[in-house]
Amino acid sequence: MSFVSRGFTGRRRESAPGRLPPGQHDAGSDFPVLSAGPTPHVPPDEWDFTVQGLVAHARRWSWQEFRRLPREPVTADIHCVTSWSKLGTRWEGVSVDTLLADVTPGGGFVVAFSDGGYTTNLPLADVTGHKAWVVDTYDGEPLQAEHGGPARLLVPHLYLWKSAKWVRGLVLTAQNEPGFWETFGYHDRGDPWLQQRYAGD
Ligand SMILES: Nc1nc2c(c(=O)[nH]1)N[C@H]1C(S)=C(S)[C@@H](COP(=O)(O)O)O[C@H]1N2
Ligand SMILES: [Mo]
Repeated sequence: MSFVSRGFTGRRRESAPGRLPPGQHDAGSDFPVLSAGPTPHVPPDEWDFTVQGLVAHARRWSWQEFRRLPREPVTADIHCVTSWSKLGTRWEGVSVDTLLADVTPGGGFVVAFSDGGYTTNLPLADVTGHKAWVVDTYDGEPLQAEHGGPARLLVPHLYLWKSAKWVRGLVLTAQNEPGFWETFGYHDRGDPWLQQRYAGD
């Protein structure tokens, strides 16, 4: 029998210092909204998700087709470059591995693009190997528009600006092509454990 009570381990998990990257604090139950522009509202019958660019086979899914793809639950700690982190967030969606399964990528980079014009760039290796998802569910509910609904990218091992809200697709590229915040001086990769906040970090 363990002398550590369930309540104690539960609290310990919540505040475990090992889960907060350097310079981050735990936002607790808050879930701040950070959007560079207005929240787009696209009707489901106008929504699609495409994989294009340097691929042997481009792909497109309507909303209904996307909803029928194999789904998985994701529990992850998320980290915003403005210094808040949120531990144990619960999502559900489609693994980017599933979306890229049949395209045969030709380049080593992706640009995620969103309704409203937001973009963010990532090495292909950061969105494959079970590290990134297109999620449409948060905490068991349809993802709210302000947090990126109907669907957003979720790349929890990188700063949250890489998790493009209102995402509509991925473009495979040969070269690294800086996205919205990266063009304004944020880091190309954004690893919170390495504090890659700004270009040059
Ligand atoms: N389309 C789009 N995606 C975006 C942003 C944005 O302005 N537009 N902001 C990014 C930033 S800087 C952060 S910290 C997170 C914030 O997600 P949240 O509003 O759900 O907390 O979304 C990221 N994805
Ligand atoms: Mo952010």
